Amino acid sequence: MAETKKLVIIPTYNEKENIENIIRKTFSVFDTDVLIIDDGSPDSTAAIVKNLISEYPGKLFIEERSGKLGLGTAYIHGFKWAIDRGYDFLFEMDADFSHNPEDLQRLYNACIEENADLAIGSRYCQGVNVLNWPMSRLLISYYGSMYVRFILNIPVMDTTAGFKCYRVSALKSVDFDKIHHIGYGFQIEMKFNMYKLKYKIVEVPIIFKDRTEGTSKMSSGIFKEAIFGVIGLRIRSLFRKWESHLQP
Ligand SMILES: Nc1nc2c(ncn2[C@@H]2O[C@H](COP(=O)(O)OP(=O)(O)O)[C@@H](O)[C@H]2O)c(=O)[nH]1
Ligand SMILES: [Mg+2]
Repeated sequence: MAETKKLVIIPTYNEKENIENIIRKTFSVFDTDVLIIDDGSPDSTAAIVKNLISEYPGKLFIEERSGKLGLGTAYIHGFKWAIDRGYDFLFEMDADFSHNPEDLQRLYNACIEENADLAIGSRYCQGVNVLNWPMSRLLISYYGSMYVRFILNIPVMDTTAGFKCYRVSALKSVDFDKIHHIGYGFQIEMKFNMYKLKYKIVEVPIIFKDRTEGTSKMSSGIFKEAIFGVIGLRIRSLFRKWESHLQP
């Protein structure tokens, strides 16, 4: 059987404190290629990545965009890049070590062993596994996730999770031109699409740790986008025929 091609996509905006360590750690614990999508970080994150490319030839890649265009469009850019290059499994992971690269293997195993199309690294499927977040942020995230589950009626505990493994043959049939959210809303919208297209989703319990280096890029605007966006998502979904956009 041909070798399975895996790619970890890491979006970055001002991650100079984390980027080298996360790249090295990822390669040391998981057999994968890595693609960084950098949005013109003023702190020169991209230059650090470019210095490392000669150490990981044919395994480390960077795509640079002109400015901060949002997490959602960064991932879609990466998805298209990977689909064009024949990858079989794609991972989403943050640069800030909130997601532990050692869990990549567990997400991948869930896809293989349970024949899942999407494995979600979940904070809320076995109790609450979040370290170092202020209580206020944890409550917003936890109850936010519950609210999304209620409005969209999807069987996912951690609806805003951003640590995932997609089977590309399934991901391909999501119509990216119809994905409009850019922050947490993007994560919700992708899960909703996979569910509506009847793909198999599993949650793998992970421990999420708040970052210790650099600063969060999420804003209240991104939070509002998610809260109001899910209502629009639900309403539009009632009028939409859910099928792969690749089908004739
Ligand atoms: N390319 C790109 N990456 C982003 C953007 N916003 C956030 N990120 C990255 O997305 C990941 C998650 O962002 P983070 O600020 O840690 O969000 P939080 O964990 O929810 O506070 C990090 O790797 C960020 O550098 C963006 O607009 N463009
Ligand atoms: Mg973070």
